[in-house]
Amino acid sequence: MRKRTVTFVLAAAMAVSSVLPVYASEETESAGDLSGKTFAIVIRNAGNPYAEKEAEGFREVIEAAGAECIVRTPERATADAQIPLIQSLISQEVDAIAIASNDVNALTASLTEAMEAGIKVSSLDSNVAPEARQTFVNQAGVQEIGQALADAVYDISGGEGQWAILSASSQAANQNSWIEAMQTIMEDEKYAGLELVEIAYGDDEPQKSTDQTQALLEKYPDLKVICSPTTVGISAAAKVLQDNQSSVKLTGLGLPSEMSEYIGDDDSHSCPYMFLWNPEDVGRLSAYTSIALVEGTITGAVGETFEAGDMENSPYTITECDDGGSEVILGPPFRFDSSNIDEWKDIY
Ligand code: RAM
Repeated sequence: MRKRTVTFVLAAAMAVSSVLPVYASEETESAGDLSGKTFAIVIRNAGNPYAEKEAEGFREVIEAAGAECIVRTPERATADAQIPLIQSLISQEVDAIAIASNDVNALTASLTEAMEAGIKVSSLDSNVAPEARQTFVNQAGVQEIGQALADAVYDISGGEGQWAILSASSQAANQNSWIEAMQTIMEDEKYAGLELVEIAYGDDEPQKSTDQTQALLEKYPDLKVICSPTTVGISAAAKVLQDNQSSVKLTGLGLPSEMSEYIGDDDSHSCPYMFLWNPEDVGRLSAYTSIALVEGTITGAVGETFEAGDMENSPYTITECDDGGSEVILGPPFRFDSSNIDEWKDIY
């Protein structure tokens, strides 16, 4: 994990902003021919703090390299809301587009058009089709996330009973791949006592996620566990369960800053533990990937490597993604529980 580096980067950023022309000119010099280049990121949706943190990490790296950063935020977590943003970036002739997609297939035509116009295209967080990108910046291995979540549901339920999933939108590539991995893992005899009763979709909207959680509680009185592999879903569900003093327990993927009051081992807390990674690092790695594509250090082919500043696993290597395209993996998922949540809640 990157707590130390985050602190360092914050300190360095403060130093840069409060000091000196000398520092600034050194920055610009090291940026070399990136001045004049424009790097865009299109995030999932407005009102999604995780997505905002990805954008912050992306912006930090691009601006430190002396280039221009554009952040585009769709109102809703849909492909329809993202397509006009991509079209306007093509008209602006940006050098690179990084996109956290809301639909694995629906952006293919627009992103292909962008690549044909010479724009470097990569996805981050939630993938697009292989032909619509040069590479994908993946927060953690799909299998590893699926295993962590399947084992959490098994452990928290005591190995048997009803459980449900509260996801983002039904078209979200990342949530769908994690859910599919969980379901495949759970075909093993070990998980035979568990019954998945429903996959509900809160569309990464707090109110819809709240309503969906309430509906699950009403429909399934014997429900034991909800697994929400989305930061927006898990924080909405945590509040519903804890406010109602429900005996249903929660796990999934959440931001420590949003989940600290719900994490604990006793009955008064709804979530014993959950997982995530540093969303700012997803954005930072995405920025370094876009820079390497624009500089021509990489094309997105499997086996290529590139430098990512002081990031923990730099240099990164591009590997094969299970959709046949390529990906760069940030690192393993990290577990947050009562023993460490206080350390992390002010960091992201
Ligand atoms: C939500 C978004 C994002 C996802 C995280 C875990 O914020 O859906 O895409 O990666 O959850």
